[in-house]
Amino acid sequence: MTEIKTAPRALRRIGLMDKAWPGARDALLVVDVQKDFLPGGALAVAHGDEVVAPLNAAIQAFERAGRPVYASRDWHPANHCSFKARGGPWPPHCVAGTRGAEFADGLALPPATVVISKADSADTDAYSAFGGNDLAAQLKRKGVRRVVIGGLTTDYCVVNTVLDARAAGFDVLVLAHAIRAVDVRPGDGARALEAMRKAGAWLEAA
Ligand code: VGL
Ligand code: ZN
Repeated sequence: MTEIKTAPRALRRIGLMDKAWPGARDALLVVDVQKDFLPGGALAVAHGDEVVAPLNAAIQAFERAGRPVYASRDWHPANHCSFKARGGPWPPHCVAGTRGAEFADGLALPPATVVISKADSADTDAYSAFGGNDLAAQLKRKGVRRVVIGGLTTDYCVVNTVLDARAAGFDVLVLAHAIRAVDVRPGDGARALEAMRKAGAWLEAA
């Protein structure tokens, strides 16, 4: 018996993965690429700015293929429960309407991008782009089968979004070169990758 295991890297090398996205039933979901998560921001992620270029390449490919692009954003009120002043783990970040909540300069979102604002009420947090909205139903109505995901942060909003997408029945391709971790505890990013893989997500290496 011959078992053939083809890793994403190998698929990419032989050209299959490139052809594979964007597929006719794919949507792109850009997670929380906001100024506060970039170097210099209120909740800066090391090398967070490096996701912009690979995401722009994906955005352009989806746009050219006429496939939909979604972008989530953390959109907190100033008294959000995840902030330290309220006993939460984080410094104030991504307060709705402030500069820090803006999408990264240089992130080339198409005009038709569907923006998903999340965690926008004081007393609930939502790490997942699928949290507290009907995104899954919206995607299904459009016939989307697979969600291609990249952005920030690997160990919070990306992993929770990926797990929710899997739970909702979508195939998931994570653009692993276009995500970065907070790594509050060393290894959190690596553990998040493992959790995504275990949940059946495909991870595309650079
Ligand atoms: C996030 C920490 C706090 C994220 C949001 O977008 O991953 N991380 N709020
Ligand atoms: Zn947040």
